[in-house]
Amino acid sequence: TESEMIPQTNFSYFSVPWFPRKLKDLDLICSKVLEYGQELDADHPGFKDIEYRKRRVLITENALKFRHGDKLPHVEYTKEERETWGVVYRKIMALLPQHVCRAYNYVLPLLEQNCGFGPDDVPQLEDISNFLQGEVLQIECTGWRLKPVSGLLSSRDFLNGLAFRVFHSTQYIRHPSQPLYTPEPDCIHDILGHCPLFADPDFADFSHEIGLASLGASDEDIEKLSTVYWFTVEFGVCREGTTVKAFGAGLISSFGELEYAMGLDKEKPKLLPFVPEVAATTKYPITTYQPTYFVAESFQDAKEKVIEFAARMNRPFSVRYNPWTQSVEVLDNK
Ligand code: HBI
Ligand code: FE
Repeated sequence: TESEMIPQTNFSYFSVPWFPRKLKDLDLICSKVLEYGQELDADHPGFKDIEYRKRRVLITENALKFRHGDKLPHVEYTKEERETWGVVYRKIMALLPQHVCRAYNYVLPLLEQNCGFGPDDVPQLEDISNFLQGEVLQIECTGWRLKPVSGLLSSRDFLNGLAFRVFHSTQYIRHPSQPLYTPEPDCIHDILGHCPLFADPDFADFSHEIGLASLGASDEDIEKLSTVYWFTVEFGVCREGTTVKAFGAGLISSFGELEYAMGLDKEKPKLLPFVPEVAATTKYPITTYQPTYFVAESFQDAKEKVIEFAARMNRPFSVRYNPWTQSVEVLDNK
Protein backbone atom coordinates (compact mmCIF):
# COMPACT_ATOMS: atom_id res chain seq x y z
CA THR A 1 0.00 0.00 0.00
CA GLU A 2 1.04 3.60 -0.52
CA SER A 3 2.33 4.98 2.73
CA GLU A 4 3.19 8.29 4.13
CA MET A 5 5.03 9.25 7.23
CA ILE A 6 3.15 10.96 9.97
CA PRO A 7 5.43 12.94 12.27
CA GLN A 8 4.83 12.09 15.90
CA THR A 9 5.42 14.44 18.80
CA ASN A 10 8.01 12.10 20.25
CA PHE A 11 9.94 12.27 16.96
CA SER A 12 9.46 8.63 16.13
CA TYR A 13 7.82 7.86 12.80
CA PHE A 14 5.16 5.34 11.93
CA SER A 15 4.47 4.21 8.43
CA VAL A 16 0.77 4.77 7.87
CA PRO A 17 -1.22 3.75 4.78
CA TRP A 18 -2.44 6.73 2.75
CA PHE A 19 -5.91 7.89 3.66
CA PRO A 20 -8.28 10.63 2.51
CA ARG A 21 -8.33 13.77 4.67
CA LYS A 22 -11.17 15.62 2.99
CA LEU A 23 -14.24 14.86 0.91
CA LYS A 24 -12.56 15.76 -2.36
CA ASP A 25 -9.81 13.18 -1.68
CA LEU A 26 -12.41 10.47 -2.24
CA ASP A 27 -12.13 11.27 -5.97
CA LEU A 28 -8.74 9.55 -5.79
CA ILE A 29 -10.24 6.18 -4.88
CA CYS A 30 -13.30 5.94 -7.12
CA SER A 31 -11.39 4.63 -10.13
CA LYS A 32 -9.63 1.91 -8.14
CA VAL A 33 -12.31 -0.69 -8.70
CA LEU A 34 -11.37 -4.28 -7.98
CA GLU A 35 -13.73 -6.27 -10.13
CA TYR A 36 -16.95 -6.57 -12.01
CA GLY A 37 -17.22 -2.88 -12.93
CA GLN A 38 -17.30 -3.60 -16.62
CA GLU A 39 -15.91 -7.10 -16.91
CA LEU A 40 -18.25 -9.83 -15.73
CA ASP A 41 -17.18 -13.24 -14.45
CA ALA A 42 -18.21 -16.21 -16.57
CA ASP A 43 -20.75 -17.32 -13.93
CA HIS A 44 -22.48 -13.90 -13.77
CA PRO A 45 -26.10 -14.23 -14.99
CA GLY A 46 -25.45 -11.45 -17.53
CA PHE A 47 -22.16 -12.82 -18.88
CA LYS A 48 -23.51 -13.84 -22.29
CA ASP A 49 -25.93 -10.95 -22.70
CA ILE A 50 -24.28 -8.36 -24.98
CA GLU A 51 -27.02 -5.76 -24.48
CA TYR A 52 -26.80 -6.08 -20.70
CA ARG A 53 -23.04 -5.66 -20.82
CA LYS A 54 -23.27 -2.57 -23.02
CA ARG A 55 -25.72 -1.08 -20.55
CA ARG A 56 -23.32 -1.73 -17.67
CA VAL A 57 -20.49 -0.02 -19.52
CA LEU A 58 -22.66 3.06 -20.12
CA ILE A 59 -23.67 3.33 -16.46
CA THR A 60 -20.26 2.57 -14.99
CA GLU A 61 -18.56 5.09 -17.30
CA ASN A 62 -20.69 7.81 -15.74
CA ALA A 63 -19.60 6.67 -12.31
CA LEU A 64 -15.93 6.71 -13.31
CA LYS A 65 -16.22 10.28 -14.61
CA PHE A 66 -18.00 11.52 -11.48
CA ARG A 67 -16.16 14.01 -9.30
CA HIS A 68 -17.12 15.44 -5.94
CA GLY A 69 -19.50 18.37 -6.46
CA ASP A 70 -20.96 17.09 -9.74
CA LYS A 71 -24.66 16.38 -10.03
CA LEU A 72 -25.14 12.62 -9.64
CA PRO A 73 -25.69 10.93 -13.01
CA HIS A 74 -29.35 10.50 -13.96
CA VAL A 75 -30.20 7.05 -15.29
CA GLU A 76 -33.35 6.55 -17.32
CA TYR A 77 -34.16 2.92 -16.44
CA THR A 78 -35.72 0.73 -19.14
CA LYS A 79 -39.06 -1.04 -18.80
CA GLU A 80 -37.26 -4.34 -18.18
CA GLU A 81 -35.05 -2.80 -15.48
CA ARG A 82 -38.04 -1.21 -13.80
CA GLU A 83 -39.78 -4.57 -13.74
CA THR A 84 -36.80 -6.23 -12.07
CA TRP A 85 -36.81 -3.46 -9.46
CA GLY A 86 -40.58 -3.86 -8.93
CA VAL A 87 -40.38 -7.60 -8.31
CA VAL A 88 -37.86 -7.11 -5.50
CA TYR A 89 -39.52 -3.97 -4.13
CA ARG A 90 -42.87 -5.69 -3.64
CA LYS A 91 -41.26 -8.68 -1.97
CA ILE A 92 -39.31 -6.54 0.46
CA MET A 93 -42.32 -4.40 1.32
CA ALA A 94 -44.27 -7.52 2.26
CA LEU A 95 -41.61 -8.58 4.77
CA LEU A 96 -40.84 -5.20 6.32
CA PRO A 97 -43.42 -4.87 9.10
CA GLN A 98 -42.75 -8.27 10.57
CA HIS A 99 -39.01 -8.74 10.18
CA VAL A 100 -37.25 -5.43 9.68
CA CYS A 101 -36.26 -2.90 12.33
CA ARG A 102 -38.39 0.06 13.36
CA ALA A 103 -36.00 2.69 12.00
CA TYR A 104 -36.22 1.25 8.49
CA ASN A 105 -40.01 1.06 8.65
CA TYR A 106 -40.14 4.67 9.83
CA VAL A 107 -37.92 6.01 7.04
CA LEU A 108 -39.33 4.12 4.07
CA PRO A 109 -42.60 6.08 3.71
CA LEU A 110 -40.58 9.30 3.85
CA LEU A 111 -38.46 8.04 0.97
CA GLU A 112 -41.63 7.12 -0.91
CA GLN A 113 -43.02 10.60 -0.42
CA ASN A 114 -39.81 12.51 -1.04
CA CYS A 115 -37.43 10.69 -3.31
CA GLY A 116 -39.16 8.40 -5.70
CA PHE A 117 -39.19 5.12 -3.80
CA GLY A 118 -41.97 2.86 -5.03
CA PRO A 119 -42.54 -0.30 -7.07
CA ASP A 120 -42.66 1.44 -10.47
CA ASP A 121 -39.18 2.86 -10.95
CA VAL A 122 -35.68 2.82 -9.51
CA PRO A 123 -35.11 5.96 -7.41
CA GLN A 124 -32.35 8.32 -8.60
CA LEU A 125 -29.17 8.50 -6.49
CA GLU A 126 -29.30 12.30 -6.81
CA ASP A 127 -32.72 12.43 -5.12
CA ILE A 128 -31.73 10.06 -2.32
CA SER A 129 -28.49 11.90 -1.72
CA ASN A 130 -30.29 15.26 -1.55
CA PHE A 131 -32.76 13.79 0.91
CA LEU A 132 -29.97 12.49 3.15
CA GLN A 133 -28.28 15.89 2.89
CA GLY A 134 -31.46 17.44 4.29
CA GLU A 135 -32.28 19.39 1.15
CA VAL A 136 -35.71 17.90 0.57
CA LEU A 137 -37.77 18.22 3.72
CA GLN A 138 -36.03 21.40 4.82
CA ILE A 139 -35.20 19.56 8.00
CA GLU A 140 -31.75 18.38 8.77
CA CYS A 141 -31.41 14.70 7.93
CA THR A 142 -28.04 13.09 8.64
CA GLY A 143 -25.72 14.75 6.15
CA TRP A 144 -24.90 11.47 4.42
CA ARG A 145 -24.39 11.54 0.69
CA LEU A 146 -24.10 9.02 -2.12
CA LYS A 147 -21.32 8.71 -4.63
CA PRO A 148 -21.75 6.56 -7.73
CA VAL A 149 -19.26 3.70 -8.01
CA SER A 150 -18.49 1.44 -10.94
CA GLY A 151 -17.91 -1.78 -9.02
CA LEU A 152 -16.35 -3.27 -5.91
CA LEU A 153 -13.86 -1.11 -4.07
CA SER A 154 -11.23 -2.50 -1.75
CA SER A 155 -12.43 -2.82 1.83
CA ARG A 156 -10.09 0.00 2.83
CA ASP A 157 -11.36 2.43 0.20
CA PHE A 158 -14.98 1.51 0.78
CA LEU A 159 -14.74 1.93 4.56
CA ASN A 160 -12.71 5.15 4.22
CA GLY A 161 -15.69 6.68 2.36
CA LEU A 162 -17.88 6.11 5.43
CA ALA A 163 -15.55 8.38 7.42
CA PHE A 164 -16.82 11.30 5.32
CA ARG A 165 -20.42 10.15 5.52
CA VAL A 166 -20.21 8.98 1.92
CA PHE A 167 -21.77 5.74 0.74
CA HIS A 168 -20.47 4.44 -2.59
CA SER A 169 -23.49 3.14 -4.44
CA THR A 170 -23.78 1.21 -7.66
CA GLN A 171 -26.28 2.40 -10.25
CA TYR A 172 -26.57 -0.63 -12.53
CA ILE A 173 -29.12 -3.34 -11.89
CA ARG A 174 -28.86 -7.13 -11.71
CA HIS A 175 -29.64 -9.30 -14.75
CA PRO A 176 -33.40 -9.68 -15.43
CA SER A 177 -33.12 -13.48 -15.70
CA GLN A 178 -32.71 -13.74 -11.92
CA PRO A 179 -34.45 -10.82 -10.18
CA LEU A 180 -33.97 -12.31 -6.73
CA TYR A 181 -30.28 -13.03 -7.12
CA THR A 182 -27.12 -11.02 -7.60
CA PRO A 183 -23.53 -12.11 -7.02
CA GLU A 184 -22.40 -8.51 -6.36
CA PRO A 185 -23.80 -5.29 -5.01
CA ASP A 186 -26.25 -3.71 -7.48
CA CYS A 187 -28.56 -0.71 -7.18
CA ILE A 188 -31.36 -2.79 -5.67
CA HIS A 189 -29.11 -3.98 -2.87
CA ASP A 190 -27.54 -0.56 -2.37
CA ILE A 191 -30.71 1.54 -2.63
CA LEU A 192 -33.19 -0.73 -0.85
CA GLY A 193 -30.78 -2.52 1.46
CA HIS A 194 -28.45 0.31 2.51
CA CYS A 195 -29.81 3.76 1.77
CA PRO A 196 -32.88 3.96 4.03
CA LEU A 197 -30.97 3.53 7.28
CA PHE A 198 -28.52 6.31 6.44
CA ALA A 199 -31.48 8.59 7.19
CA ASP A 200 -31.52 7.31 10.78
CA PRO A 201 -29.28 9.52 12.97
CA ASP A 202 -27.98 6.72 15.17
CA PHE A 203 -27.31 4.31 12.33
CA ALA A 204 -25.67 7.18 10.44
CA ASP A 205 -23.31 7.85 13.34
CA PHE A 206 -22.60 4.16 13.89
CA SER A 207 -21.53 3.74 10.25
CA HIS A 208 -19.50 6.95 10.43
CA GLU A 209 -17.51 5.55 13.37
CA ILE A 210 -16.57 2.39 11.45
CA GLY A 211 -15.35 4.69 8.69
CA LEU A 212 -13.28 6.88 11.03
CA ALA A 213 -11.71 3.78 12.59
CA SER A 214 -10.61 2.63 9.13
CA LEU A 215 -8.56 5.74 8.25
CA GLY A 216 -4.90 4.80 8.16
CA ALA A 217 -5.63 1.50 9.91
CA SER A 218 -3.29 -1.47 9.46
CA ASP A 219 -4.31 -4.16 6.97
CA GLU A 220 -5.10 -6.40 9.91
CA ASP A 221 -7.42 -3.84 11.47
CA ILE A 222 -9.10 -3.20 8.10
CA GLU A 223 -9.85 -6.91 7.97
CA LYS A 224 -11.40 -6.72 11.44
CA LEU A 225 -13.43 -3.62 10.62
CA SER A 226 -14.73 -5.23 7.42
CA THR A 227 -15.86 -8.17 9.49
CA VAL A 228 -17.59 -5.87 11.98
CA TYR A 229 -19.21 -4.17 8.97
CA TRP A 230 -20.30 -7.57 7.65
CA PHE A 231 -21.98 -8.57 10.93
CA THR A 232 -23.74 -5.22 11.35
CA VAL A 233 -24.34 -3.14 8.22
CA GLU A 234 -24.73 -6.26 6.05
CA PHE A 235 -26.11 -8.96 8.34
CA GLY A 236 -26.93 -7.19 11.59
CA VAL A 237 -29.99 -7.84 13.71
CA CYS A 238 -31.11 -5.75 16.65
CA ARG A 239 -33.18 -6.20 19.75
CA GLU A 240 -36.61 -4.58 19.82
CA GLY A 241 -38.41 -5.32 23.05
CA THR A 242 -38.73 -9.07 23.30
CA THR A 243 -38.08 -9.63 19.60
CA VAL A 244 -35.15 -9.45 17.21
CA LYS A 245 -35.39 -7.60 13.89
CA ALA A 246 -33.12 -7.28 10.89
CA PHE A 247 -31.26 -4.12 9.97
CA GLY A 248 -28.45 -5.48 7.77
CA ALA A 249 -28.76 -4.71 4.06
CA GLY A 250 -27.78 -8.25 3.10
CA LEU A 251 -30.68 -9.59 5.15
CA ILE A 252 -33.22 -7.01 4.03
CA SER A 253 -32.45 -7.68 0.38
CA SER A 254 -32.32 -11.48 0.67
CA PHE A 255 -35.73 -12.94 1.53
CA GLY A 256 -34.72 -16.52 2.09
CA GLU A 257 -32.03 -15.58 4.56
CA LEU A 258 -34.20 -12.96 6.26
CA GLU A 259 -36.78 -15.56 7.28
CA TYR A 260 -34.07 -18.03 8.31
CA ALA A 261 -32.35 -15.35 10.41
CA MET A 262 -35.66 -14.57 12.13
CA GLY A 263 -35.84 -18.22 13.21
CA LEU A 264 -38.63 -19.26 10.84
CA ASP A 265 -36.79 -22.20 9.24
CA LYS A 266 -36.26 -25.60 10.78
CA GLU A 267 -32.54 -24.86 10.85
CA LYS A 268 -31.95 -22.07 13.39
CA PRO A 269 -29.01 -19.66 13.46
CA LYS A 270 -27.01 -18.89 16.56
CA LEU A 271 -27.60 -15.40 18.02
CA LEU A 272 -24.80 -13.76 20.01
CA PRO A 273 -24.67 -10.34 21.64
CA PHE A 274 -22.82 -7.79 19.49
CA VAL A 275 -19.29 -7.39 20.84
CA PRO A 276 -16.95 -5.87 18.23
CA GLU A 277 -13.89 -7.89 19.35
CA VAL A 278 -15.82 -11.13 18.99
CA ALA A 279 -17.55 -10.23 15.73
CA ALA A 280 -14.26 -8.94 14.25
CA THR A 281 -12.60 -12.33 14.48
CA THR A 282 -15.54 -14.56 13.58
CA LYS A 283 -15.17 -16.44 10.28
CA TYR A 284 -18.16 -16.24 7.98
CA PRO A 285 -19.32 -17.95 4.79
CA ILE A 286 -20.19 -15.70 1.83
CA THR A 287 -22.16 -18.15 -0.31
CA THR A 288 -24.46 -19.72 2.28
CA TYR A 289 -26.71 -18.41 5.05
CA GLN A 290 -24.84 -17.15 8.12
CA PRO A 291 -24.56 -19.68 10.96
CA THR A 292 -24.26 -16.81 13.45
CA TYR A 293 -25.77 -13.33 13.80
CA PHE A 294 -24.81 -10.67 16.28
CA VAL A 295 -27.61 -8.85 18.08
CA ALA A 296 -27.11 -5.13 18.66
CA GLU A 297 -28.95 -3.65 21.65
CA SER A 298 -29.43 -0.42 19.69
CA PHE A 299 -27.52 1.55 17.04
CA GLN A 300 -26.37 3.91 19.76
CA ASP A 301 -25.03 1.08 21.87
CA ALA A 302 -23.33 -0.46 18.82
CA LYS A 303 -21.79 2.93 18.03
CA GLU A 304 -20.33 3.30 21.52
CA LYS A 305 -18.91 -0.21 21.33
CA VAL A 306 -17.26 0.55 17.98
CA ILE A 307 -15.74 3.76 19.37
CA GLU A 308 -14.19 1.78 22.24
CA PHE A 309 -13.03 -0.90 19.84
CA ALA A 310 -11.38 1.72 17.60
CA ALA A 311 -9.59 3.26 20.57
CA ARG A 312 -8.04 -0.14 21.38
CA MET A 313 -6.90 -0.63 17.77
CA ASN A 314 -3.25 -0.67 16.93
CA ARG A 315 -3.08 2.84 15.42
CA PRO A 316 -0.52 5.42 16.50
CA PHE A 317 -2.97 8.31 16.21
CA SER A 318 -6.65 9.08 16.42
CA VAL A 319 -8.84 11.11 14.12
CA ARG A 320 -11.55 13.67 14.63
CA TYR A 321 -14.14 14.56 12.01
CA ASN A 322 -14.74 18.25 11.52
CA PRO A 323 -18.30 18.63 10.20
CA TRP A 324 -17.81 22.29 9.22
CA THR A 325 -14.93 21.58 6.87
CA GLN A 326 -15.96 17.97 6.17
CA SER A 327 -12.40 16.90 6.75
CA VAL A 328 -10.57 14.82 9.33
CA GLU A 329 -8.05 16.10 11.78
CA VAL A 330 -5.29 13.77 12.84
CA LEU A 331 -4.49 13.81 16.54
CA ASP A 332 -1.14 12.31 17.36
CA ASN A 333 -1.94 11.61 20.97
CA LYS A 334 -4.38 8.73 21.12
N1 HBI B 1 -17.46 -1.94 -2.75
N2 HBI B 1 -18.82 -0.84 -4.25
C1 HBI B 1 -18.68 -1.55 -3.12
N3 HBI B 1 -19.79 -1.89 -2.40
C2 HBI B 1 -19.68 -2.60 -1.25
O1 HBI B 1 -20.70 -2.87 -0.60
C3 HBI B 1 -18.41 -3.01 -0.82
C4 HBI B 1 -17.30 -2.65 -1.61
N4 HBI B 1 -16.07 -3.05 -1.22
C5 HBI B 1 -15.85 -3.79 0.01
C6 HBI B 1 -17.08 -4.11 0.74
N5 HBI B 1 -18.25 -3.73 0.32
C7 HBI B 1 -17.12 -4.98 1.94
O2 HBI B 1 -16.57 -6.21 1.64
C8 HBI B 1 -16.47 -4.54 3.22
O3 HBI B 1 -15.20 -5.07 3.25
C9 HBI B 1 -16.41 -3.13 3.56
FE1 FE C 1 -23.92 -4.21 0.91
